[in-house]
Amino acid sequence: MSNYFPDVSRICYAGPDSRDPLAFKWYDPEATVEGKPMREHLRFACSYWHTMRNLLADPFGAGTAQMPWDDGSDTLENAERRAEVFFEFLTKINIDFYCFHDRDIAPEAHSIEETNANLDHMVRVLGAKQQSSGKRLLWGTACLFGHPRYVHGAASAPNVDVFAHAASQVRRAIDATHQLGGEGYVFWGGREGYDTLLNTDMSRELDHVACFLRMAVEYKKRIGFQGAFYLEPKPKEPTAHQYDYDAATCLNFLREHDLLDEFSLNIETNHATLAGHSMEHELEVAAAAGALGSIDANMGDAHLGWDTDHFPTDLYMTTAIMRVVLRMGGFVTGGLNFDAKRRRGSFEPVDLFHSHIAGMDACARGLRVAAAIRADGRIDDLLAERYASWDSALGRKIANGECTLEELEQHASTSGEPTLKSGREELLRSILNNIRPEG
Ligand code: XLS
Ligand code: NI
Ligand code: NI
Repeated sequence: MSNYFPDVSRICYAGPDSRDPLAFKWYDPEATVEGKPMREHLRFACSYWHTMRNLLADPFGAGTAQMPWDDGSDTLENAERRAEVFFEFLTKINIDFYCFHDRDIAPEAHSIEETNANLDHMVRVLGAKQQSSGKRLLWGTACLFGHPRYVHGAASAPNVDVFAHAASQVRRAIDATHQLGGEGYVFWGGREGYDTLLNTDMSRELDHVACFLRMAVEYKKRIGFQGAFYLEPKPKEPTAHQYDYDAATCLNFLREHDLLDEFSLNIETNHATLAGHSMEHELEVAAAAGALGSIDANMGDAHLGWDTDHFPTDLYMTTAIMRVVLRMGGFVTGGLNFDAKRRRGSFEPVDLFHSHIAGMDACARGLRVAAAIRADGRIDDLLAERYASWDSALGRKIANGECTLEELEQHASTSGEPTLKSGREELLRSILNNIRPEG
């Protein structure tokens, strides 16, 4: 293995009392929670774009990230070196999966043929690295927002030639994902939205996006790609309004276009908050529809707008996330992908480790607390009790769709004024605060 991080060896679990900054305090990969190793619950993935390609620039200043291995060129040699560094990082940080955009791993050239050849080359390089390291691809995707040709969108572009370019790019990105044994493929509508309705035919654009996704499904079946297809909601940024606004909007879109059987959702924390929701809300909406596929684990900052992609370190939030994941029975093809970047001031290579350790430990601790909440039972019991009247003969009759308004009027007129009970919100919060992580 290469040695681009000479001062860091493989990160190990040292327990909550450890003061070693380069050790896990809560993430013990082989420790079991609810009978399953933590690594299988959490299925952590590292994003190629933030880890290898993010220079940490912001709208006011240039990149600060120190990347001594990267000469800044668009050559294949540089791309190969990045892959080398990335797999050393994955091995040392002890993360099993990764995710990429096509353009993160291989440079775009002047012709489609040359670009595709670059991609094929890097797929071979990454395939060999996966083989020797045992690392796996959680999902792949296509960058349909970086190149200037996508200025007005890709699948929703007003220009059919742009649509064709996007289609060709997605085809190749699905191929790459398939060849690397990817467990899923993400569609994030980078610029699928609009800035003003003065120049936008919304219903036409939405139909085109549906055609695009339908063709991708047909292609997937044709080549025998078994991985999951995910849609990733985001309300805005870069466009003023994106069509994939939130989980409910995406589900409605998929249902309307008869695509719900083919897709589930990849929910990102910072996108949830940009939409004015909590992450927990978005996860519940997706899970209720049986469509919670995967998670982009990050978070925003309450004082900032924009998709700041902080590493997820809020323990209440990671606990809420892992509670939903446990309740739905765990991930199948999905996982927790750190779609997260270090702050601009955290520019040393070792900060890549500190940031991932912070995120992994926060998710691991959240998992342990979530399991403890379930074992404790008080919160679930109070919830069940709150809906107990629905377990009556009348409740079941209504829920089964076998009741009429007339029957209910009859019931209401004989049962008297309902006896109401407190929602006990503060009690519930207090119970939550007093539950200790398991293990
Ligand atoms: C951007 C998105 C992006 C997707 C993959 O805001 O989160 O990173 O996850 O294209
Ligand atoms: Ni994302
Ligand atoms: Ni994002």
